[in-house]
Amino acid sequence: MTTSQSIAASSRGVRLYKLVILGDGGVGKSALVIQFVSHRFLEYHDPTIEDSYQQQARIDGEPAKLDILDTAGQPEFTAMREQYMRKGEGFILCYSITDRRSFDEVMQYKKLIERVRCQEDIPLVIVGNKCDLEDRRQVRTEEGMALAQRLGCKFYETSAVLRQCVDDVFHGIIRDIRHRERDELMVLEKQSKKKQRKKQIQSFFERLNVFKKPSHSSTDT
Ligand SMILES: Nc1nc2c(ncn2[C@@H]2O[C@H](COP(=O)(O)OP(=O)(O)OP(=O)(O)O)[C@@H](O)[C@H]2O)c(=O)[nH]1
Ligand SMILES: [Mg+2]
Repeated sequence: MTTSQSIAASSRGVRLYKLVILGDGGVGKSALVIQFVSHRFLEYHDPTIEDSYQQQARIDGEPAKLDILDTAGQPEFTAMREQYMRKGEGFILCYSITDRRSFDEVMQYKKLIERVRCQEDIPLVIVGNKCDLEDRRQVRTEEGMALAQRLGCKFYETSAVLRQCVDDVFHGIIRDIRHRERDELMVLEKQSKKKQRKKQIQSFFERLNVFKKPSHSSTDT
């Protein structure tokens, strides 16, 4: 669904936001989504092929319908990757703070999204999950923050077990999409105002020409 289609859908009801959660296998993508949607912790790692979840939320007083695509991190299930990257409006790039390799992969996911979408500026958030496992930490908080700063996006450290910052992730990406849409609307409004003004000026000069015509024709004769 394109942004304009989603906005059109919102005029018929609650705006639908298509989100995609990406990241290496076992970093806790499914655990985060299930904690957000059902308020329970997924104890076991059952590698995802592809799952979709719907959730209504009120964010900053405005209702939203979230359509969250939970994707496969295991390489054997990643064939659909490019297809869902085309559909997403917002992306949650997830790593585990206990797994440096998963952190290094975040940049690869970002690059792949850019390549598939032929666009650089896409709403995304970076999430360092499993922050309850401090004694097994391999990625410092500052490293996550620095990467997010480089990519110009928000950053959260989460724990799906403790339900720490879980809502913030999903609300944060919706806020980002909304801000961008408001900015786009403002630009469109400015453009249409400019066009309107151009038309007004044009018609003003056209009227002037009408007034000029008789004097022109008198010199011709
Ligand atoms: N301690 C801790 N364990 C977690 C957390 N989040 C997930 N886990 C555990 O990590 C394992 C993998 O979690 P999943 O949510 O299945 O991981 P995934 O990223 O969806 O994995 P794939 O579907 O294979 O890509 C499970 O055993 C979870 O219980 C967390 O915040 N803290
Ligand atoms: Mg999963």
